[in-house]
Amino acid sequence: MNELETLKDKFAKTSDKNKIALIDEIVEKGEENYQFLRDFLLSNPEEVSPLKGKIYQVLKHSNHPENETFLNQHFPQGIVQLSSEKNIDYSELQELLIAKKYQEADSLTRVKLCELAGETAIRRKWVYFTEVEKFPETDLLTIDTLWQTYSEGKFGYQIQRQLWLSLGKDYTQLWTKLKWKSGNKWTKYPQEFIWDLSAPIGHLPLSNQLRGVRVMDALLSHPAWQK
Ligand code: UYC
Repeated sequence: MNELETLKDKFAKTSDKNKIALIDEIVEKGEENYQFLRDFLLSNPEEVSPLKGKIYQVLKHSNHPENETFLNQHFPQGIVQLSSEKNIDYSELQELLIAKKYQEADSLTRVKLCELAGETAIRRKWVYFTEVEKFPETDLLTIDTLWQTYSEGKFGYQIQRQLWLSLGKDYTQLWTKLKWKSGNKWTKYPQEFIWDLSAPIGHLPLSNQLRGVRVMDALLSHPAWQK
């Protein structure tokens, strides 16, 4: 086996997490390997994953005409299907996350939550926990899938929920884990938050705690995640 075949063999046999780490290496072996990544994106069309999200980002930012043609033909907006029960358009959120513009995506996510809650929340610019409880599962799953898919599985509400459950629903410990607090000092918005993939798992998206924990609690307890 040549070096590339060895690499592809390793890729086939390892976990998705390790596969993600191998993508850049595969690309470095030569442009002909883009074909391998394009084929991978077409496999199991029903399935989206952080691995496919990473491959999409690499192809998208490759400045390679064949990749551009391929993506325009098969996935013009991205790989996540933007389902909404409220006719909300998530395409800009998908664009920002593909481009790893996590800070803008974080702000836009809060705007989308307000849109989900309706006119009064849009004017208020933040949501009540009673509104969050009524969010459709479809829309929360779309938002969460977007975050997860384009962050190598690092960001999103379900990741935050898993951490929260593993800590026995203890918010004090969760803030520390997410780096939303160090010692007894709150992390300052926006300058002290980390807006790239060097952040701790679950760091984004943010939920402001100025008005208490109930919005975050309603998000993490939502029936959307019970499936
Ligand atoms: N901010 O400290 N936050 C704001 C966070 C707190 C405060 C926005 C997160 C603690 C004020 C976002 C943390 C606190 C404003 C976040 C955090 C505090 C503001 C954008 C760690 C003081 C401006 C807008 C838990 C001790 C006034 C929004 C305002 C904004 C996020 C102060 C996303 C995760 C308790 C004064 N902070 N926030 O509200 O109302 O969505 O916007 O959490």
